[in-house]
Amino acid sequence: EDGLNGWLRYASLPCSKSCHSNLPSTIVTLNSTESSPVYIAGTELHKGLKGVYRKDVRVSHKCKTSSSVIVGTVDQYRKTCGAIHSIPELEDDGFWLSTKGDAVQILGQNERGALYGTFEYLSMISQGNFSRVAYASNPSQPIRWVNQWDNMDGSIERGYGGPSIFFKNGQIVEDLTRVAEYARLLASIKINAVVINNVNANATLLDPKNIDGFGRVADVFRPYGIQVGMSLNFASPQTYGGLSTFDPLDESVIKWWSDITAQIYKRVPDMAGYLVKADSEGQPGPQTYNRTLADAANLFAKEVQPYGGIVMYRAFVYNQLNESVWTADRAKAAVNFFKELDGEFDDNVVIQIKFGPIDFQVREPVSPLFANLPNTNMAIELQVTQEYLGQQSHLVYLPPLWKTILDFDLRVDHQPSLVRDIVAGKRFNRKFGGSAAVVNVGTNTTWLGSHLSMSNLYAYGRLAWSSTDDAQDILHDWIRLTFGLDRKVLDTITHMSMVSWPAYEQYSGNLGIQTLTDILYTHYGPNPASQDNNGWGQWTRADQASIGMDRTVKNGTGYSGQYPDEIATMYENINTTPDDLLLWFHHVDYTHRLKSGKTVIQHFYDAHYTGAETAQTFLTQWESLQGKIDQERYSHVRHFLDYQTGHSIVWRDAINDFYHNLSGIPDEAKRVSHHPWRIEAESMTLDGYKPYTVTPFETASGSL
Ligand code: BDP
Repeated sequence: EDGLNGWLRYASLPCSKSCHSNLPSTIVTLNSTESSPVYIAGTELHKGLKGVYRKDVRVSHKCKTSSSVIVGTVDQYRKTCGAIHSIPELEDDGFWLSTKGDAVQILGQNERGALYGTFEYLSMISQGNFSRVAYASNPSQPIRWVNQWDNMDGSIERGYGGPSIFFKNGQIVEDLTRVAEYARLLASIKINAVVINNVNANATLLDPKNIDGFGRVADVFRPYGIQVGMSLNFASPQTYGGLSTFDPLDESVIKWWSDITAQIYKRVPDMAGYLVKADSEGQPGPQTYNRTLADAANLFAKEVQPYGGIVMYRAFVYNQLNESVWTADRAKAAVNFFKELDGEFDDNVVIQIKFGPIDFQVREPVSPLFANLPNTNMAIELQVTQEYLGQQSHLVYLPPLWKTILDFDLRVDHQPSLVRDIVAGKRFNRKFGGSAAVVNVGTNTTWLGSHLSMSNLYAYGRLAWSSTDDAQDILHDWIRLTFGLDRKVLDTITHMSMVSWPAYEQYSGNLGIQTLTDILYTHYGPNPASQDNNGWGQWTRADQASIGMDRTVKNGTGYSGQYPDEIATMYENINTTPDDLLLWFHHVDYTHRLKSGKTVIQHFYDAHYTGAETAQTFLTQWESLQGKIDQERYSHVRHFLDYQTGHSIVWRDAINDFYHNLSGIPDEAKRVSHHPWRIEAESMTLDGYKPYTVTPFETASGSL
């Protein structure tokens, strides 16, 4: 198996008699138009039942309520089959699922909901679950998007699964087969929109041929209930349109965007909307003309509003900072830019906020911006692609990390204010809200680059639909659907996955110091030295005696003051700051004692050993599954876990040696900087090799 079907394999079940008694004799789809989600639901049911039961079940469009699985909208059902009793009111995209043996009803509030219910039913039976159910399911949030950072040349920024499935040589690819397969995976996890191009956007997507290509992509997604969205480059009117300005308040610029928007909607009448990254990391934005971010967001909002579109405006606004200013703190940027604009954004603008204030680190506090925009729509931005988290060559199951954010109570106005309720629009009573995840699948048949990473994509969709779902329950479903029902397979992959994020945190960067990767470009591999003296504001403030970023109001950057009182007080005080965020908020001596009684430096040393040891168990655990998983996927995963075993040791030693050298404080257990078996490259005799300068230099031994 090559992974292409992800969790939608519909593997056959060793089916007993009782299981066959649950097999409906007919699939009834209440819409016979081939491009409709209900029709797609019928083909998916056919495929699923054939896979699970090895039986061809006929598809019909006529109502039949016994020994059938009926799929359609509530309205279609009423028209074709008559009245329905006792179904609770469904929300947009919601569905009703009822199974009584071989009589199954899947009714959506809309066609998209009907398709979602279909995938849910197929997920149940694929896991051998034939229990009777009757329930309504509604989304916890209306916006359930994914973002792809695909470039027009076919490369993907921070993508680890091969080149783009959408673009090649500056255009949309001709063959969109993989796009349809992606649509199927996304629909099964109830995603309702996808932005297909990089937030660092290239304006050539706006040329007529490419708008048509974008339309072809939309045509492929539409039957799966998925709308497409587009990232914009703010300077397009000038760089692409030939105007002398891109000032968002200039009449010619407004007209230019208006014309472009009309052209796009002509081809894609249901485009979900625009995604905008501006004034960030060198991207152009309204600040060039001293206009506000709201001026920019509202410009687009007004253009897409007549078509029902929305604007996702990213809160990731900052530019390179001057390292010499002690009070400069990139973590403060989002609140500084957006707080004063609260209430000024149009109703169809949604501010898309990364979960933490910096950038997808292994641990961050919740972005304080979520507490500062009560009059604005908000969405949380997560990352499925593991940019700072091992780039798919390390197993890191992310939902436990996401849960620390979604379940966090910001205590706005001293009231319960869970992040998941804020982004859902419930806490502040907002119309729109939800989440977006940067996914970055590629043409690799594993989609993301490694089979085990797909649990993160699956779980993202599940949490976007139902943010209270349990991380381990979701994982169980994913494992059974992906690798079958064997108990040992389930237990082993569950165990490895559930300890994987804590392990990665331990051997990369703990106590809230951030992921100590190379910060300058790759974001991969250990490079604590790059974490200071860089222009990006991701600093650890490590010196010979002390470490951590003082973000208190009293002595530091003042960042902790951006939270509501109760939370600000907790972080302001070193005694009430949880250890796992200590160095995020405070600058302390290496000998500072944690709540555990250990010193900071000894905790570093120990955690790096513990984390690497945990990672080293993954390979043997996986090997215990040989024969229970098909050879192709078994070997592929084994290769990565073998790599992770070694790389976790590289991490451990690089970080521990760095802080040992810097602080001069010995490891109580005498392990650090003690490498009895290491052979230095410099002490080898070269024979048949040529010296080569390795980039980056720090991955080399010495300078070669
Ligand atoms: C950073 C990535 C960079 C993205 C940026 C963003 O390193 O490639 O362009 O985030 O989110 O994490 O815009």
